[in-house]
Amino acid sequence: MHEGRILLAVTAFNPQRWYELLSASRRVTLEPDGPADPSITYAVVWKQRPNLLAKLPNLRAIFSIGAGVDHIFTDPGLPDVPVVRVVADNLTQYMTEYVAWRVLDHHRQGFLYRAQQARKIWHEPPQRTANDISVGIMGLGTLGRAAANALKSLGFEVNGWSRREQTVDGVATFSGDKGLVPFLNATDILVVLLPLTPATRSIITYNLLRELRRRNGLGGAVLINVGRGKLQSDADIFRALEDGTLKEASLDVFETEPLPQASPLWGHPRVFITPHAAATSDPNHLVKPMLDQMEAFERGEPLKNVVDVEAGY
Ligand code: NDP
Ligand code: OXD
Repeated sequence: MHEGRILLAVTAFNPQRWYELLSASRRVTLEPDGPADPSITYAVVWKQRPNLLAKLPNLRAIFSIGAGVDHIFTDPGLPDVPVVRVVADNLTQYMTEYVAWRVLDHHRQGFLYRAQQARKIWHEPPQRTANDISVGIMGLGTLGRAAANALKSLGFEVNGWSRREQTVDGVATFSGDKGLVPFLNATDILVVLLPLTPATRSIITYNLLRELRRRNGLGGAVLINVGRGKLQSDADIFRALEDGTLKEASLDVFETEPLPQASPLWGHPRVFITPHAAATSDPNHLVKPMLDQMEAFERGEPLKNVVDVEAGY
């Protein structure tokens, strides 16, 4: 066993399995012995309590339980140590499946067929192939690129938008403020896979959705948000659905989670809702790489997947 302890600082879910798996190799605690506990060398966190990590004198790195790290940066007492995020094939696979599923459901008119079935209607609308539809992915990082490649192989035209210029084979790429409107104008189905940062907060507005292309074939623009809820305005999405700016939406994330009972999005006939479940962080796949990173770091190797604090992701 190693000298130092891992602080497993988690709110909003039961960390039992994380605790068991981490404990197989290292000493783990759910609470420090006081605010300046010298035994804590690493923190593994999801929405940690504010200021919990502020005064731990021997903390060497913070490991996020998720790919996104906005839940860490809300902490006003975040110490100046490296923050490592999740990059893992298992999580990427979940997200790729989710995005392909939702894009195909919108493209193959799942909403229409479910409504028809409820009324026992036997009617075949016109069909088109994926080549007629252009999917635009906001965020061309680990998850956005994997989704882009899967959608490309299904035959969709794919566009991508990122902060810096990126190249992805077979994908039309756009970047920065200058590239945003041209990207939207060339996109029928918008997939949001951005991190939540000061630059991306509330980016999905009614006016942004107005810029999407409305190709006759699809019958209207579609929004799929799997990034973060605070990237969007729930009210603007509702308005866009009501006036036809959006035909349909698949939403995995919301401004407030759980989505409040009073939200009109729950009952909207053209909205598909999942409870922030697009790509789960499975400890059976994620703990070993975390422990391996700690070992490697202690041998003097650099940490991988370290977040750029300045950029916020
Ligand atoms: P990455 O850090 O690998 O990629 C982020 C992408 O967003 C990059 O392409 C980056 O641009 C782009 N980006 C960041 N800021 C801006 C900006 N201001 N303008 C334009 N583009 C920007 O992240 P991942 O792909 O691993 O994950 C993306 C997000 O998905 C996570 O942050 C998390 O919020 C969310 N997520 C949601 C889950 C769910 O279950 N719903 C599960 C897992 C993740 P550049 O390439 O130039 O750096
Ligand atoms: C993540 C998430 O960021 O599950 O990994 O939202």
